[in-house]
Amino acid sequence: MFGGTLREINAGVLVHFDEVVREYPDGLFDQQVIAQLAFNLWVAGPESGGEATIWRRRWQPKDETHRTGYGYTPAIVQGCQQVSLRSSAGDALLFNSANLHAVAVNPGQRRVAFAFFLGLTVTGNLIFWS
Ligand SMILES: O=C(O)CCC(=O)C(=O)O
Repeated sequence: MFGGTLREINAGVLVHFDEVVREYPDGLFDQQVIAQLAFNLWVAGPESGGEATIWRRRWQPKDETHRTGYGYTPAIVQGCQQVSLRSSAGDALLFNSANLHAVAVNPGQRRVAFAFFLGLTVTGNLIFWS
């Protein structure tokens, strides 16, 4: 699979998760993935807005009643422990993308990152994809 994207997110991203084993239960690769991380390295970041927020909360089946488009309403993460950060050029973030996460709108400057997923497989290999 292709690995590595240069992505510009200025309009924000809904609360969602990225977990290949849940999205593709029959598998997507020739090896089973047991852990997944998302990597972002920013090449441009806004001075206000654009914060990434990650909640200490995984998807639960009942969350589907709060689905809106590709994500979920903020109500599902209400009261959950979280970490938020606004990133500047040169900052990098590696996080467990199975945790619910979102990105706030940044009305001013561009927010551009090099991004890919890292997966640990049952055979101990580290793979990456986008
Ligand atoms: O740009 C970010 O901070 C995270 C983007 C995102 O939501 C994702 O990679 O799924």
